Formats: sequence, structure tokens, C-alpha cells
Amino acid sequence: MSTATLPKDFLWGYATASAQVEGSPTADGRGLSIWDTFSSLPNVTEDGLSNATGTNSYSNWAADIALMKSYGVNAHRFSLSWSRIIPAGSATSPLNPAGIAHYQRFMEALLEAGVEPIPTLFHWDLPQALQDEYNGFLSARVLPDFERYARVCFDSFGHLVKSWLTINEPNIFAVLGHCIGAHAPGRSSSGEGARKGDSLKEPYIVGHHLMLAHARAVAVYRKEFAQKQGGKVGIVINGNWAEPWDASEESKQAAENHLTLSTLWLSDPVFTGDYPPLLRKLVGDRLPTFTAEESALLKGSSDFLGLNHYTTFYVRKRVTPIEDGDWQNHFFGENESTTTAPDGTEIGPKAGLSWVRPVPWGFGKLLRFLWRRYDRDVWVTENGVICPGEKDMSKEEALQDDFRIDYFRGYIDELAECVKEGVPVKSYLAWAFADNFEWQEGYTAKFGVTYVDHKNNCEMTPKKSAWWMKEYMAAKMGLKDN
Ligand code: GBH
Repeated sequence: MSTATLPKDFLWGYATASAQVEGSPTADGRGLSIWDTFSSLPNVTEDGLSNATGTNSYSNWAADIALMKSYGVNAHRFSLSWSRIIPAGSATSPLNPAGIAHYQRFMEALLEAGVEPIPTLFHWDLPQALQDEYNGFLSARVLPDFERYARVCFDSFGHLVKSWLTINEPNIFAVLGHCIGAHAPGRSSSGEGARKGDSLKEPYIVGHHLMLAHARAVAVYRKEFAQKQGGKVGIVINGNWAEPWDASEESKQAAENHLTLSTLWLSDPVFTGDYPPLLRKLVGDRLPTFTAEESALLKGSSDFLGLNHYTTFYVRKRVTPIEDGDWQNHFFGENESTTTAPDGTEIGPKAGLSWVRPVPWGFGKLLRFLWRRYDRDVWVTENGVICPGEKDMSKEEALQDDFRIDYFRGYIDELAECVKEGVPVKSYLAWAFADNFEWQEGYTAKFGVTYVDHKNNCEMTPKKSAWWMKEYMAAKMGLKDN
């Protein structure tokens, strides 16, 4: 066990997202989002259920906060539902005072409980009206709409917020929503009707507009709010570590290509003002270009790098042929990821979902890499796992989540070792506060430290990991004896 500690002002807690927890899609004047629509279609989610319930947090928020407080956290990450605040989404359409009042109450109650609110402006639930009108982030028309939405949020909530997150995982929204088609708005080359897209081009257009939307929101904050509100603002990128499969130059190059295609694509621009040169080499003219003005707006537009990190893969030059319609692999082209080393050993134990294996050393490599590359604070804004078989467990079994405890211990120890070395990691926000709506998995994928009984009004019961985490973080931060 690592003896490295964390500072007393380290931020820790859990993360959620509006489309995954709120439910109440039409309450108090809310407009629909693309996730309400998409998750209601047949054959989209694993259990056939939509996100209309979530964890009922729109009505049960006070109980959520009380439970969170009992978990000992000092911060909470959540996202704002754009269509609750501006039902039709656009720069000229009316605000919804009831939606704004809800989030004000919620944040005030967090502060009263000693929990710092860390809101994300956009965690994928675009107002449906904007998708209908101009295909959402495929169009530059989204930029003034997002800018106005951001301004309304800073204006309404900024007095309660020290840390803003702009966009959650633009890289995942772009690819899952506009290449693979497994996430809203569900576009793909293999799609039909309104969902017919262009899997190798559209993600780059969407990624481009997400970068510009982020930059414009940050410019608004810095110009109109930062001085009086004194907060920081940053973006959140999804990043797995890509480890070369073997010591060959070929594997090293494949791993670098993979990390660039998946992650650096949309993290470089906010620090350097442009895409990575290697990405342009790999993607060619499918990759849009920034004007000099846009580039200047983007450069330095994130006070820190928010990182959602779950796992690590080995990467090598592709040997497995790509099947028709497998857009995920088409997207990565000649660079193939695998969980098996050349000698047949697995990179980490199997968890409750195929893509997330515990590999704490990969987390350490990525944190050090990002710090060297950007020389900025890193905020860990998501990290978590599902226990093997958790999906089919009884409540009693699910509460004994030792696999999750081992995962958290490994990742927190790795993070603390990095901090000890001088890597400026400022937060650890675990995914997730409670078992919630997990996008295409419906309610079958359970990441929570809180068990949710979806058949019983979303009644919540803490899992063992919630109490373990409380003790472990207090010890790491020197708030109690080890
Ligand atoms: C995060 O995405 C999200 O920010 C959060 O909302 C989400 O609930 C959480 O992770 C847990 O999933 O099924 O093989 O096609 C993490 C990025 C993107 C990782 C989709 C898994 C699906 C892989 N995720 N990806 S696969």
C-alpha cells in the first residue's frame, strides 16, 4: 500500500450528469433533450428503458445531498440540463425561471452541507429543438446558442460556484453520437433516415464546434464574470492510457497514434490553439482548420485539464481485419487496441463491463504525460468501475462491492504517488454517486457507490465502498489517523 498522502484542500467527491440522474423530463416547463428522445427509441438501450427516471434526483435532491454529506465528501460534480434552463435552447428563446430556481436551491443546499458545487454546462443533453432545427453541433449555428446558455448559467449561478466545467468529454460525444451512433443523436454511416450520417467526417465537424463553443463560453466568463466571481473554468476530456503492446517502434507509433486520435485531438486545442500535428497527418483534410482568430481564442482557454479516466489498453499495428459497419475500429484505422499482452497475460482483471479493466499504473502514466505536455493542473473528474456480475446481483450481493474498493484504492494510491512527485492533481471525483442511467446500457451498468432500487421509487442504500472511501480519503488527507 502506498503511503503517499493528499493535501487538506484536495477536492474529492462523486460525479453525476443531468441526463443520467434527474428524470422528470417535462416537469416545471423543461424542454426535451436529445437523450430523452434517443433513449425512448426501440433497440437503443440494453434494457429498453429510457432516461425518464434516472435516479429521480430532480425530486429527491435534498435526500441525495444528505446522503452525500454522510459520505464525507467536500465537492460534488453534476451537470446542468440546458433544456431545463432554456427549454428551446436558442439564443433568443425564453428562459425557464423554475429550472433556474431549481439549480440555485440545489447549489445553495450543497454549500450549506459543506460541499462545493462543481457544475458542468454540457454533459451531452442538447435541447432537442436545436437538433431538429440545425442538427445541433454539426452546425456552427450552435455557437451563439451555447454562448448565451453559458452566460445565463454564469449569471444565475456564478455567485455559488468556484469551479466551472464547460463540456464533458467532447471526444466521446463526437464519436459515440456521430460515428458509432450508440449515443444521441445516434448518427452513423450505417444509420437510416434522420440518423444517417458520415462516420469518418462528422465526428471531426462536431469536435470542432465543441472546441469553439468551449472557447466562447470561457471568453464570456473571463470577460464578464471572472473578476467579480473569482472562479476557474476548464474542459473535461475522456482519456484512457494507450500502452505500446511490445517494445517495437511499430507498437510505439500505434500507441501514440491511438492516444492522439482518441484524446489529444480535443485536449491540445484548448492549450495550444490547434490540433496536434500528428492528428492532421493521420486524418488529413477530414480535420477542419481553425482561423487565426479562433485559434487565439482557444489557446489557453482552460485553467486546468479535467480528466475522466477509466482504463488502459495495449495498442499495436492492426492485425485484425475490420468488419463492415464497425465504425469504432474504422475510426482508429491501422491502430488496434487489445487487453492481452504478447505473452498472453491480461492487462487487468475483468470487471462488470468489457471496456473497463482496472490498470492503476496506466493512470499514473497518463497523469504524468498530460502534466508534461500541458504544464497545467489536472482535475480528475471521473474514475470508476463495475464489479464482475454486478448487473445480475441481488441487493445484498451488490452492497458488498470489494472489487470496486480495490479499484478505487489502486487508482487513489497511484494519484497520490503522482502528487508526491509534484504532478499537480487537484481533485478526485469518482463515478458515480449512485447507480444511474448509463446511456446505451440503460440501468444495467451500475457504477454507483450507492445502490438504487429502481423498482422502489429509486430508494438508495450505500454500498460498502461508500463507507470505505470516506475512511480512506480522510486518512489520505490527514484528517484522521491511518
Ligand atoms: C463517462 O464516459 C461519461 O462521462 C459518463 O457519463 C458515463 O456514465 C461514464 O463514463 C461511465 O460509462 O461499449 O465498448 O462501445 C466514459 C467513456 C464512452 C467509455 C463509451 C465506454 C463505450 C465502449 N465511455 N464507451 S463500448
